[in-house]
Amino acid sequence: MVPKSHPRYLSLKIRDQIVAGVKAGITSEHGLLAHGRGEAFDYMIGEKTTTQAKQQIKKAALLLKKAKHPVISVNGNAAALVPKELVQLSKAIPAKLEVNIFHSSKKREKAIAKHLKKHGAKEVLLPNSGKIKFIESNRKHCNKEGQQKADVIFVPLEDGDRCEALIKMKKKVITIDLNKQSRTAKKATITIVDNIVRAMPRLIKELKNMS
Ligand code: PTJ
Repeated sequence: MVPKSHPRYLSLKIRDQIVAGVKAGITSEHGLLAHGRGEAFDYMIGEKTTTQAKQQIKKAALLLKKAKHPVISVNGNAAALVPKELVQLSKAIPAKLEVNIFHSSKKREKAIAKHLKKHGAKEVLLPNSGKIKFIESNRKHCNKEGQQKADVIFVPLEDGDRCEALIKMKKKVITIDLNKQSRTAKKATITIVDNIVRAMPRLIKELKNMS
């Protein structure tokens, strides 16, 4: 265990969460690489939420609150890092939670749903016969009552293909991505350039303040 006195305690604790996610069958092994990339970008912004990110979080809260059919899309990294916050966000909006992963695995989809339920989610949608047009990857499979119907989709830590497709489908996309140059960050309706572990509690607070 990492001692709290370690100067990199928080960063190492978050790493432990991702590693535990892989061991529990929630996060894909590729998620470790994605996390490392995120860490590097976080280091560059001083591991702090910037003023611009704070403004984007306010805008995101407003868009989510106004949405008719908002959906929160959850992948293996988000589930490992902020399961409790994802559930809190779904209740604060309110919005449906839907598992949608890039690296195909029915077993992992179920493990993510179970993990979210353990953290208080009542319902977690899984991909069924719904389809996201314009993509070929596993992410094209979605839930008919979830992302297919959604007008606003919250898609943190994404790899780009689906964000572009959702925008083409005239949906609004909110993302959290530490890499402001990523395709998702460039294409999303609202991009929050921040670490998901810092941005989520702020977003929840904004929503709670609104109501
Ligand atoms: O669970 P799956 O199968 O859906 O896979 C999820 C990952 C994240 C592995 C998959 O979507 C992927 O490969 O993503 P990419 O292309 O590596 O993109 C992930 C983006 O998230 C990168 O731009 C990273 O900089 C960013 N990122 C990583 N960790 C964080 C982050 N952004 C915010 N907070 C983080 N903690």
